[in-house]
Amino acid sequence: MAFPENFLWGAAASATQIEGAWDEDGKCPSIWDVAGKHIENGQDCHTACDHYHRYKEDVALMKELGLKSYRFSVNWCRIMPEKGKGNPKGLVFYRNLVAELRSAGIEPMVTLYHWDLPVWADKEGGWKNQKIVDWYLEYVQAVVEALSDQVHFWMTFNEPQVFIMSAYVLGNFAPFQHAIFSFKNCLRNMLLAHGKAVSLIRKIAKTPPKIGLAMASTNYIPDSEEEAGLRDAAEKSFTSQVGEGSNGMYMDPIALGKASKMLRRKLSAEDLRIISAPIDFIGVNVYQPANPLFKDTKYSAEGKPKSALNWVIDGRCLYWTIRQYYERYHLPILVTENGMANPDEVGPDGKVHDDMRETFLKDFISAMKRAVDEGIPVVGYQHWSILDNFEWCSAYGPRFGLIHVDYQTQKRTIKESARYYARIIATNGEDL
Ligand code: IFM
Repeated sequence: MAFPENFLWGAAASATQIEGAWDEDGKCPSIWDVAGKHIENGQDCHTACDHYHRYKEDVALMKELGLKSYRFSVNWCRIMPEKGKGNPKGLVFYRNLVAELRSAGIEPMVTLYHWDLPVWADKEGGWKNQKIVDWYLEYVQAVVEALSDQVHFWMTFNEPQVFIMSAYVLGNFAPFQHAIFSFKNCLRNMLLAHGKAVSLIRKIAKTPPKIGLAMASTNYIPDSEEEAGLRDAAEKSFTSQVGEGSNGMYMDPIALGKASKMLRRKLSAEDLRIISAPIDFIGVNVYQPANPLFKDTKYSAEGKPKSALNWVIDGRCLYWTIRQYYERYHLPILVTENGMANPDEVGPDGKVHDDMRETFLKDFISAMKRAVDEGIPVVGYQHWSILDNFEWCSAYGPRFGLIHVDYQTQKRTIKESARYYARIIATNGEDL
C-alpha cells in the first residue's frame, strides 16, 4: 500500500528553539530566556536562528524541499506578556508566518505550548498553580481567534512528560525544580488545561479544527511478535508511572477518560469528563525505543548506531509506537517529531554530507510505511527539525536540522539528507 495521497510530509520546530528576538515587539521573558547557568557553554536562546526576522527565507527553503506541512509553536510570551494583558503585535508575527506558509502551499500546524512559560506565570508557581488553567485558556483564545481562519491543526501541548516531569521533578529542564510533591498537581493542571482548550478551540475556531497533542512517546519494541510478546511490550509502554513507559499516565485520561493508578484519587469524575473532550489525532514524538534504558527486555543496543546524543537508532520503534498507540486509543496518528542529532559541518564543497541522517530517514520512514501498509491511519510525518537549533540545556551543540545553520552568520545550507527527504516527499514515499 502507498502512503495516502494527501499524506502530510513536513518538518517541525518550536518558538524558543529558532525564533530569537527574545525581547522584541512587546515580548516578555520566558523561563528559558532566563535559564542562564543551566545552559551549556554559557549560551542562550536570545538570537537562536533569528527565524523571527528570517521566516520568509526559511519558508522559501521549506518550499524548495517540497514540504506539505510545517509544525511550529506559538510563544506564549509574545501573546500575553503580562497576566491578563494581550499583545496584538505578538500575533502579527504568527499571522505573517501563516500567510507565508499558505502562499507556499504548506499546511501550518500549531503547537500552543512548547515549554515557553512566561516568567510572570512561573513567579506565581507555573504549572503547580491551578490558576494556570485560566491563564493558558486566555492565551489559547487569543491565538485561536487570530489564526483559526488559516490554521486547522492544533496541538495543545508538546511533550507534557518533559515540561512536567523533567521540569518539576527531575529539575533538568526549566524552571529546574525538584517539587516532587507537586507532581500530581502539575499533571492535573496540565490535563485540565488540555481538555478545556480542546472544547474552547472547537467552540471558537473559524474553520473546522483538528485537535491533538504531541506526546514524548517512549514505547517498547516487543521481544517477539508472538501474542504474549506483543501484550507484554504494550503493557510496559503504557503502564509505568514514571519516565519511559508512562505514556498511559498522560494519555489514558485524555483519550479513554480513565485515570492511571497514581492519579486515581487526584482526578474526579467531573475532571475526567473535562479532560477527555474528544480529540482528532494523537501526535507522537519518536526518537528511540524505551528498551535500552531498561534492562527488563531481551533487547540489546549493542552494535546499533547511535546519534550524537548517544540515542540508539532503531527505526522499528516508530512502527511499534504508532501501532501501540493506535491499538490502545483508536485515534489517527500524526508523527509530530522524529529525527537525530549529528555533528554536521559544511564541507569544502559547500555541502553537508550527513549520510547518517539519510540512513536514519530510510530506516524510520520504512518502519512508518509498515504501519500504513497494515491500515493504521497515519496522517503525516514531521521531521525534527527544519533547522539546526537551540537544543535546550545542550544549547547549539546537537544539530537536528534538515537545514544547517551557521550561528555566526545565520547562513542556511540545505543538508544532503534534506535533498533525500525531498525525493521521498516528491514520490510520496515510493523512493525510499
Ligand atoms: O528539541 C527537542 C524538542 O524540543 C522536543 N522533542 C525532542 C527534541 C530533541 O531533543
